[in-house]
Amino acid sequence: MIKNKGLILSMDVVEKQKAIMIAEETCDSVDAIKVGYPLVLGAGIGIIGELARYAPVIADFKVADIPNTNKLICEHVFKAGADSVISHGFPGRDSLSSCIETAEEFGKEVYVVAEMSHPGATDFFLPVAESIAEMAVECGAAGVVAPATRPDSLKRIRNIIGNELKIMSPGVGAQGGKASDAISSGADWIIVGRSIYKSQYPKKVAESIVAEIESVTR
Ligand code: 3DU
Repeated sequence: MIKNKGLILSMDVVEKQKAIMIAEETCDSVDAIKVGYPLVLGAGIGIIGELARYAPVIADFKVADIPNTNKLICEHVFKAGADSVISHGFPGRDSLSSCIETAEEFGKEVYVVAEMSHPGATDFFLPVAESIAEMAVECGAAGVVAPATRPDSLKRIRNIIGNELKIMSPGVGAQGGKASDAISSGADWIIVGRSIYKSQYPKKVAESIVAEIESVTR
């Protein structure tokens, strides 16, 4: 995925028309649109192809199964038109490798959740985040997902993965993280959902986030 604006829109609305309307409004300010279970269950898998007309689509299914099931999920997602898929790492190396091998067959990418952004991530995730980030490098992932809500974690994970892998970072806005902090701490992209799609003026909010990103990258 090409980094330009540094913003990924998380499209967690559940209606097709609303998703398309927001994509139309915001596509000039985003490098990709991330879709997950809420929108795909609400609007059907065809929404991936529809949104791909506006921006590359990241399928955030947090794939977390045995290798064969992961392969079947990824095949479906890429055939539907997604540019990349988000996978979990905790099911292990063989499961992650299956996602990556399938992505390679389609010329697509896999991003691995290294550490989640919500408070409950401290229950189980934090102690394994660094090992998952190492595994993402070893298995050939395109990048990892790491929390804007914990800039220190972002810095640690950036140190582990080096500069070749990318970091996409959720948790800005509704979850309390700040775009400029996340970018300054090593994120390539920030992922923003509710602050944009729940706003009365999604285009303006997206533009102001891009301006904030630019304030620390230029
Ligand atoms: O909090 P927001 O509304 O800006 O949405 C964040 C999106 O990123 C949402 O789709 C959520 O499922 C996803 N995400 C996280 O928030 C945290 C993670 O660790 C991974 C993905």
